[in-house]
Amino acid sequence: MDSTSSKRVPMPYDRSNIFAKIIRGEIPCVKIYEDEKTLAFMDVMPQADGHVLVVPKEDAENIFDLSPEGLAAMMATTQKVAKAVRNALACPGLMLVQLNGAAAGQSVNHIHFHIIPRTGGIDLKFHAREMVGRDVLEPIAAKIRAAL
Ligand code: DGP
Repeated sequence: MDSTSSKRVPMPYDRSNIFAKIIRGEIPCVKIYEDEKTLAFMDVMPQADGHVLVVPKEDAENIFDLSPEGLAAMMATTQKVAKAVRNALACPGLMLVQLNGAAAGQSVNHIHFHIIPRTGGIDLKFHAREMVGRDVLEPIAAKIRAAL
């Protein structure tokens, strides 16, 4: 392959990443929604109240490695959960973020969408910085689940 080609050889997927362990049920999460192809759960380092992550169950590190079917499933779940977040928390705005590669700020090597409620005048907290407990996340998650 010449250096100007847009083709890229995918990196082998590392099954020891934290989201792969959550998908396999090896470590806990505060779950919002699950189906055959996707899982949505609360971010433990929320940048705003109601910060949810959506992952496909397919082994894929980033947007370049995920199959079109996996992408479609992830987007459908992202829309479903985003509507529930909006309705549960009455947030006037909602941000979707998806990072690819360490240079873009990706810190967990399994593709995911961030769903982050936004309200004018309230700044985002730092990315992946401050961890909160299940006691903080669970009451918010219960509201979102009830709005699904
Ligand atoms: P990114 O930098 O886009 O790869 O985002 C990773 C996010 O995952 C970040 O917002 C923090 C969150 N996170 C890291 N470890 C865990 C974990 O063990 N459980 C949950 N629920 N979220 C995590």
